[in-house]
Amino acid sequence: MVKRKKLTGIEHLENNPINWFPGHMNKAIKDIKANIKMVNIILEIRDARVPMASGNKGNYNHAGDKPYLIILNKTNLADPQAVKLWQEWFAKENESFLFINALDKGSIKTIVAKAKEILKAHRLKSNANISDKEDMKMMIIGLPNTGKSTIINKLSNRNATKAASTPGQTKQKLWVKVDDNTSILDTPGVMPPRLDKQVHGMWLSAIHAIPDHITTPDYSACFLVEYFLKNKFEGFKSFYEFDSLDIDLITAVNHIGKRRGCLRKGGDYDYDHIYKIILADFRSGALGLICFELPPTNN
Ligand SMILES: Nc1nc2c(ncn2[C@@H]2O[C@H](COP(=O)(O)OP(=O)(O)OP(=O)(O)O)[C@@H](O)[C@H]2O)c(=O)[nH]1
Ligand SMILES: [Mg+2]
Repeated sequence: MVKRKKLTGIEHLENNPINWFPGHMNKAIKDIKANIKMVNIILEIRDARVPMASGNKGNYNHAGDKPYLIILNKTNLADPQAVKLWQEWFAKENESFLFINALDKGSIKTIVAKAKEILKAHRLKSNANISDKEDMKMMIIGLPNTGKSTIINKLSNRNATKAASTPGQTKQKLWVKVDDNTSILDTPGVMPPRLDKQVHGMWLSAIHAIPDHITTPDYSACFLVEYFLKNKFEGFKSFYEFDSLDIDLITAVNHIGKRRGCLRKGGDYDYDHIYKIILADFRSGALGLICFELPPTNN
């Protein structure tokens, strides 16, 4: 049997909500808000696989007319067709945005150029004589593990701040110089205090913005397998060499276990191992390019 804690799908979660917001993040949010007035522009980093639910702009609304750039990172893991729809949607919403892949140099170069363009337009509104050489102080914010520190290291061409594959790497703010006129403030990743829907928490767990111990790897992995079965996800089918996706969760998980050598002596499956493999394969992009959400269509 697949080891699951009597869960019957996302409906169960909607009725038994998980607390996605660890209390210690309140302090980080306060700190970010206190620093907003010291910077010229905010760069909010999101994950291109969850363009809306990985956002947190509403939480910093009190910044008023502070220049704000939404950067959707990890585009190399996102479904290009969905990205195109989101680009059109963000443009229609008059948001300043960039879709990037922080592991690609060309992508990184666009950030400072775009931030300068937004800032210049903003400054021109109040002072037409502003100089191009004006200093620029940026602050990077966003959910855990969205790539904030990686972007800063690429921008500054050195390992100025710690970046790694599990959420919660950056523990405190850190100023990093990008060039003579530009500096950027790294901040710890924070969750929105509330999620609109419990399923958003599952998406954020899948992309590893939420640590695995919150949902547990078995629930996150089973959520993904159910998602792929339901959506007949081609990358999942071909990577694990399924003949068909018209199967149930247990059959699918056992198939993956067999293919990946997760059978114990005596023929039992090592489910903990299978769940870790599924999560790692998904997060590496091996199961294909994905976008969990599409733009709202009713406006
Ligand atoms: N595939 C892919 N991986 C990326 C990209 N950008 C960052 N990463 C990886 O994402 C992981 C998290 O990166 P970090 O820069 O530490 O993320 P962070 O937002 O600073 O995380 P916290 O400090 O924990 O909030 C690392 O393993 C990076 O290599 C990207 O564009 N594509
Ligand atoms: Mg970081």
